[in-house]
Amino acid sequence: MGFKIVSDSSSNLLSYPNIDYVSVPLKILAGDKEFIDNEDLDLEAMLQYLKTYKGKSGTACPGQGEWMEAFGDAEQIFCITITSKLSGSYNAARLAKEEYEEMHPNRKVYVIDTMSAGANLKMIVEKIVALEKEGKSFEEICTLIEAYKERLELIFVLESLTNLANNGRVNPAVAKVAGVLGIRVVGAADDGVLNPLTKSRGEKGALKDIIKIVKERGYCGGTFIIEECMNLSMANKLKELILEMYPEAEVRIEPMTGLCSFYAEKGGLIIGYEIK
Ligand code: X90
Repeated sequence: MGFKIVSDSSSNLLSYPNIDYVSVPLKILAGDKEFIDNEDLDLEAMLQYLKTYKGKSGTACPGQGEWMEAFGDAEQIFCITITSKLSGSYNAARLAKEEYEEMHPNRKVYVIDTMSAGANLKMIVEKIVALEKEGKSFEEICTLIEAYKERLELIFVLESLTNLANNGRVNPAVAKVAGVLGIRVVGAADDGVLNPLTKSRGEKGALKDIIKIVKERGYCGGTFIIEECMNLSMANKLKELILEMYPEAEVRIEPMTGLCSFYAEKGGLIIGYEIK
């Protein structure tokens, strides 16, 4: 009997071949337009629309009912959410877990607050899959995932923090800095929130700062996932720099889906990696 894995779409992982996996979409709202972060979303069209749209835009997390639906009729479920410090997704998932377990006393849902976003959720999903393949039990996986979470870090590079600031997810003063032409903010997910670390000059400066930061924070050559929003060229440069230092590292470049693209904006990178 297999486990089911469900994650909200901040994971940038919409499907997982041959695994009982479901992505639960967040939504991007702009006026009377609603973009659902699923496989049908036309990302470029969304970004284009947002560029010209002058009104208020925001996002909405899945509710309890949407999580319940995703649980389906599985007996053992791993449920992975974006940081509870910035979204109601985790809270809704907890409520869904309580309702689900009450309705089905023999079923179990383990909800994981990643205190992060993007690549870190994806890395947890992949770890669960690997542990299941090793034959680990549900309880064993829960314990091992808690330990794995401690070894995950997330860095971001943003050219614009406008949508984060407009939605109260980052200090407007930090957003103002990033608004200056050529300045990129490099920061980390610390304690479940965005922690700005540097104001870097241009792409070159940002790349240099990222390398310094990931080394200082303990990266030494494991998995390194670069998620990009319309910025393959910078992602490729970063990949090269990492491989120069750690030729054995597993470096992957993957696109962001809707939710992360909305907040990271065009040019943004989210980087998830393992430390020892
Ligand atoms: O509930 C909702 O509407 C979703 C709100 C999400 C707000 C933050 C999303 C951040 C996405 C930006 C760079 C990575 C930041 C990591 C912070 C822990 C991506």
